[in-house]
Order: sequence, then C-alpha cells, then structure tokens
Amino acid sequence: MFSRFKEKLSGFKEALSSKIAEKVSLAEKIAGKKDDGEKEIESHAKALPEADGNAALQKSPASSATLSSTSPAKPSPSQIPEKAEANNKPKSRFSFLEKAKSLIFEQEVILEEKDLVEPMWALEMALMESDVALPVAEEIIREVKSDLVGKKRKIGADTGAIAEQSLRNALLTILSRNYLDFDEYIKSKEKPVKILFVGVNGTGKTTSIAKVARYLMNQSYSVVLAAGDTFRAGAIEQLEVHGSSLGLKVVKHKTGGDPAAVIFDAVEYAKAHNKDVVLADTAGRLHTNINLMDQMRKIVRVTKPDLLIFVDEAIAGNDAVERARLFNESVPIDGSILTKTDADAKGGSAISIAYITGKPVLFLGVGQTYPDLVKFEPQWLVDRLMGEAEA
Ligand SMILES: Nc1nc2c(ncn2[C@@H]2O[C@H](COP(=O)(O)OP(=O)(O)O)[C@@H](O)[C@H]2O)c(=O)[nH]1
Ligand SMILES: [Mg+2]
Repeated sequence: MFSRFKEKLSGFKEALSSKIAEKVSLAEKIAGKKDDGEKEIESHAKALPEADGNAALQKSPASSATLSSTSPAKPSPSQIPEKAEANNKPKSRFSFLEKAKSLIFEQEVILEEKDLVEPMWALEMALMESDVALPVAEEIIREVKSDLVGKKRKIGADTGAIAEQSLRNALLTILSRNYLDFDEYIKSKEKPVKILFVGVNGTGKTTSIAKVARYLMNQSYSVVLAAGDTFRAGAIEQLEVHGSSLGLKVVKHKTGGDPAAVIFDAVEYAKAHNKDVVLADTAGRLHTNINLMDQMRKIVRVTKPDLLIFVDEAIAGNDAVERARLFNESVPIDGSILTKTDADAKGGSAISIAYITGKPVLFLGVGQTYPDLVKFEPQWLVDRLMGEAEA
C-alpha cells in the first residue's frame, strides 16, 4: 500500500544525506586546518601571558574524539606529537576555528536554512508526484523545514533517517489537525444518528455504506439503510443485496422518486423501531452538474443529516481532492471516506483531502469486502505511507 510514495521520497532522503555529508566533511576540513591554525595562533600566544581557564572548555576531549571518529583517515592528536603538544597549550578565546567545531559536536550537525534548498526541492517534487495538492505540499515543507533548521541532529549511521523522521512528524501534524473520532461521535450523539453519503458515481458510496453498517453492527448498533439513490437503474437493488447479506431493513421508494422523502421515511422508521443509525445512499453526481448539486442541497436541507460524508476514491488523486473541495463548498461536509486505497493509490489524496476541506477523513476503503474498511487514524496512515507497516 502506498509503495510509490515511499519510492518518491528517496530523492529527498538522498539530497539531505549528501548535504549532511558535505557539511560534516567541510567542518572536518576546517577543524583539520584548525591544528595548523592553532600552531600559528599559539606561536603568537607564546608571546602573551598565560591564557585563562576557558581554553580547556574550547577544546574538550569529547569533541576531539568526535571529530576524529567521524574521520577515520584523520590521525588522532596523540599520533602526532606536535599536535598533542598543541592540545596542551592555551589558545585564543576568539579563534574562528571554534565556530567550525560547533557545527559538529558529539556527532551532531546543525542544519541551516540554506542547506535545505536542494532537499526541500526534492521533497516538493516527491510530494507533487505523489498527488499531494500544492498547498498541502507547501505546508508539509514548512513543517519539515521548521523541524530541521537550527536544531542539533544526531548524524548517526543513517542520515536518511533524519529526513524520514522529520517528514513523519510533519505528516502526523497535518493529518491530526482535523481528526474526529467516529466511534466517540456515534456514541455521544442522540439516536437515530443520520448519516448521508454523497459523491460522484462509482467511487464506492454504496459499498462504503454496507461496510460502515457492518462496522457499526460489530459495535452492537442497530442500523437502517435508506435507498436514496433513486436515479440510477439498479441502485436500489444493489443496496437491497447488501441489506439482505447484512440482515438490515432497507427503506426504499420507486426509482425516480424523491430521495429526500425516502431518507425522511427511513428516519421515521428508525425512530419507530428504536434503531441507532440511518445510513442514507444518494445518487452519484458530478460537482459540475448544477441540477444534481441543487438536488443534493435540497436533500440536506430537508433531512438534516448529523453527518454528511463525502466519498471518493484515493486513486483519483488530485481530482478527488478537488471534488471534495467543490462538494464542501456546495454543502459543508462533515468528513470523507477515501476508498480504493488498496488499488495502487499514491497516497496524496489521503494526505490532502482533510487539509483542503478542513474536515476529517473518517475511514479508508481497503478492498471490496465488508471488513475492508479502516477507521482513519493519522498514525496508521503515516506508518503505511512511510512503508513501515503493511495493510
Ligand atoms: N478495490 C476496492 N474497490 C472498491 C472499494 N470500495 C468500493 N469499491 C468498488 O468500487 C465499485 C463501485 O462501488 P459502488 O459502491 O457501487 O460505488 P457508488 O457508485 O459510489 O455507489 C464497486 O465495484 C466496488 O466493489 C475499495 O475500497 N477498494
Ligand atoms: Mg451507489
């Protein structure tokens, strides 16, 4: 799942790794020159009175060890008699050479804004190629940058891990922003809870309704289905097939009937029979179809759903994100379900949709059977995007 997202990240990791390597070797080079420089400074220092105790702080044994350990080719001071001698001598407190040393200390590196130009470019490319919407990619880059710049970073054996950890944090922050716990919501809401599913054709609305019904039944809720897609031939029958597989009542009218009336009846049925949740199907509609979008607004106005859920497919990438934005502008949605994440989705829409709509992703569809529904958890998604866990 999302294997292509991880592949695309390799450019970012490589760019950051090589920048760190470059920085370390530069700092070492300066530190190498330091010994020569010290000799020069020290020859002047000899003429000066004894230096104060700060000299010892300026070159602690720990930092010397670090520098030599990151550069095995460089002989340790003890191997070079005159350098060992230099170590014991007092030095100028204002030595420019100390600056270089502050960059790497105890195998740590401090990254500056200018070091990140290339890695950030590589990250932006990777995100765009993974269908992450531009404003979201920019936000991720801001987060990663502010995480990396100015802080001491342990270099460690794997410099790519620094890149990965930073991106992981940024994704978690962005994905957690609009989080809503669906289970808690259902639990706390007055019954029956009315949930309306909308979206374009073929994205998985009806299938998701059946999956959510089963999900709720597993938590001992009673569910009624409303056959609100009165438009497409065969839509009512499709929902009835699910209803009979799951043992659920399906409230329906004739094809061509008023969807709002069907949903209204389903809610009345739920009230009369003490059912907990009404899941209402609707016809697929394109956000560009003015009449059908008007009809959707009417359905929402009349039936007043507790949750209006937008369903789209993760494989549609940026198109799904754009549709979500336009549906949300037409009638404010409460959350999304992204289906078909199992079908080679790049991951971008899953990252972007909540950010763009400002509404949470509630579930991910991960296959065609009823159990193939995963409650959205930011950590779960990040683990899969970063390739550390399989679906
Ligand atoms: N692979 C995969 N297929 C799905 C998923 N969700 C729905 N589908 C399939 O997508 C097709 C359209 O689904 P349907 O529920 O009829 O879409 P609707 O027109 O929005 O109601 C069906 O073949 C479903 O089996 C999913 O999460 N993964
Ligand atoms: Mg349908």
